Amino acid sequence: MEWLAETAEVRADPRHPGMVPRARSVLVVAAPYARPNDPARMGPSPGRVARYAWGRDYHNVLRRQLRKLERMLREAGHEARYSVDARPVFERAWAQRAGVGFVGKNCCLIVPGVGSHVFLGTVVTTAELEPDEPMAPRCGRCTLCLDACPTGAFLGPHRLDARRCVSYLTIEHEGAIAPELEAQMGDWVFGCDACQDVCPYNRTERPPAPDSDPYAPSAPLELSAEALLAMGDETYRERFEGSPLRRAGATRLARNVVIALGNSGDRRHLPVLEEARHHRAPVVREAAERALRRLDAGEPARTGDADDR
Ligand code: B12
Repeated sequence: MEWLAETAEVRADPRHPGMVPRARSVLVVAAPYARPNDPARMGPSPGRVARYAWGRDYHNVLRRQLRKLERMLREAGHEARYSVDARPVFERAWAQRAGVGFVGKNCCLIVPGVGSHVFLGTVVTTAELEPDEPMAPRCGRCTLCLDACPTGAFLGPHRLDARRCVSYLTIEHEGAIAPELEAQMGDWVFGCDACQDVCPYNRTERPPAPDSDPYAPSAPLELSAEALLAMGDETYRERFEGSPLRRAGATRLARNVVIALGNSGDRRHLPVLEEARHHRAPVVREAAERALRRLDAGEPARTGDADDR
């Protein structure tokens, strides 16, 4: 994620020449995507997919909505530039300043009464809009999220070491994952919701009605580990067109599935892992070796050094 550092200057200032030099306001949008647990949508068996990725890719959906807002402002004579992830904008910090919610100790933007399962988008504009009051943090003494992180990625409140975050490891990280982290990743195969699942603000969240939910999944994921391991790049891209899962690619997802099988403690997965030792990608083959050792040793997930022979 070097691009984060490369764009730090623009990120820190929406009036940077690379954004909107005469900007006066930032409009922030939070789009809820909460949904109840649904095994058919949760991922390949066994494996868990983060909620945000169960449905349609939010980039596409939110982008279309923000473009309309951008057009409205431009038609009214203002400069405007929308962003959903792709442009260098501190979306969460702006959401807090705009009073949409507050940044929780888990770094996520929490909207009281709605929860943290919201996507964020912004429009930076030269329009002079009346600002809302920033929302003060409301986590109090609660540290459930910090304690729930399976890989201990939080260095403290609001401080995430992304290199240990399961979301980063499963989606962004190429190549092998450190064996001690593999053993702690549990059954997450794409993203992670551990620090949001325990948040008291998410206990009262209400999923949007299916007919007014633009992110609603078009089809259940319902994929077996075997099917994923056998999938080539092109088939993978076609299968996950329009889904956030497309980003990881076939090899990374196969690597993640193999890690989850190794953490399952279920020896019925030994044959699939044996097969994965012959996978076309070295990173999957190597992860399979370590996963086999974890399963063979009968180690439950999250214990010991996976490299012990
Ligand atoms: C890179 C990235 C990641 C990385 C790094 C995450 C991180 N904590 O930074 C990884 C891959 C790990 C990741 C994971 C996830 N992500 Co992400 N991610 C982003 C992305 C593209 C950039 C974030 C960023 O700039 N990080 C750098 C840090 C420094 O900034 P920050 O934590 O966002 O905000 C802090 C700074 O702004 C600072 N700050 C405030 N004022 C100022 C001023 C200055 C000058 C400076 C320097 C800093 C500063 O305080 C803020 C709060 O701590 C954003 C989209 C965007 N453009 O913002 C989505 C985004 C943050 N991710 C999102 C989501 C959904 C997730 C996951 C929940 C996905 C999942 N289920 O697996 C996890 C959650 C992990 C977590 N607990 O944070 C949503 C968050 C929605 C929400 N309710 O908060 C976003 C906003 C995408 C979107 N458009 O909806 N993500």
